[in-house]
Amino acid sequence: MGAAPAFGALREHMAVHIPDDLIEAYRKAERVVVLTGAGVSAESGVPTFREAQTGLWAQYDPRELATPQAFARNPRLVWEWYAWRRSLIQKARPNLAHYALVDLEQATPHFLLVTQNIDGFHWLAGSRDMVELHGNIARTKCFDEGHIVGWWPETDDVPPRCPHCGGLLRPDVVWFGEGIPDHALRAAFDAAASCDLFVSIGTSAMVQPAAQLPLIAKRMGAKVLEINPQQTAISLVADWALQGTAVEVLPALVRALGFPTNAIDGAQQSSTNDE
Ligand code: BV8
Repeated sequence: MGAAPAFGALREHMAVHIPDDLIEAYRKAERVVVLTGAGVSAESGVPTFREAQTGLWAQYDPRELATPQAFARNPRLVWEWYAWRRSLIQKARPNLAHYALVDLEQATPHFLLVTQNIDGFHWLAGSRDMVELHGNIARTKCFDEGHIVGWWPETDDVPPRCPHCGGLLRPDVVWFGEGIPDHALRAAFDAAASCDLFVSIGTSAMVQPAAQLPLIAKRMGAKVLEINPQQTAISLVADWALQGTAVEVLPALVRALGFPTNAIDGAQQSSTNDE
């Protein structure tokens, strides 16, 4: 995995067709919730969960490594897997989909971005009305006591030790079999239950409880838009299922709505400067 295809992901593709009734529904919506998954970061060069891991990690299934049992069994292996993923993320950058979501947030009266991603790219791109359902790979916490640890003494220990209690350190992400942080879960479910429009982007809708959110929104009367190159379980309940990548569709959606494109333009300007 080389450096992120930064320029490709910051150069808009030919515009895709945005249905008129979707534009009308978005403009009428007072409360919009967006759920993102690994597909939104795919065009930044960060592998999705379904893509095979590369190199050393090819023989592991992420769902076998992202569990407290795996960490208890082999803390060094799990710590090093996250260190490898962190290194990929540090070489990558947000793509136009992340910036288009910032422009949508700025133009929408009540907007909440709920992400399953742990790469921190939404915040980096400028999203602020957001919750990270599954935590953030850049944060570290004590396995025993659960508090966030921002600093620890450099030793040969892998994983390093908590400076407060000597317990093992781990990434501050939600593993399979662990509960979602209460505040994030409540915010996400309350918003999904009270929105007019729910947008599911780049998620296979397989992981619970995130996959419940579009169904709750639909049940409560919201319209549902899905953006994904593939069909998913959500495609069946969506009012619009736009088959395309996040970088193809989201900037086209912002422009079709006539919203300002400050974040998109800023990102493209900075990538032109980098060239
Ligand atoms: C919970 C952080 C209960 C870590 C992640 C047995 C025991 C316990 C629980 C369960 C169980 N069996 C099932 C469960 C529930 C379990 C679950 O859902 N399992 C799945 C496998 C069925 N869920 C949990 O365990 C959750 N907790 O249930 O708690 C509980 C309650 C109280 C107390 C104790 C327990 C916790 C789930 C969170 C797991 N952590 N991430 C890490 O990342 O290492 S989930 C992980 O999966 C990532 O967050 C990632 O987001 C997610 C995978 O989903 P997607 O984001 O959708 O990514 P994916 O690769 O699947 O799909 C990518 C999509 O993008 C595709 O559709 C593709 O077409 C599309 N795409 C590709 N390119 C693009 C694109 N789209 C747009 N543009 C592109 N360019």
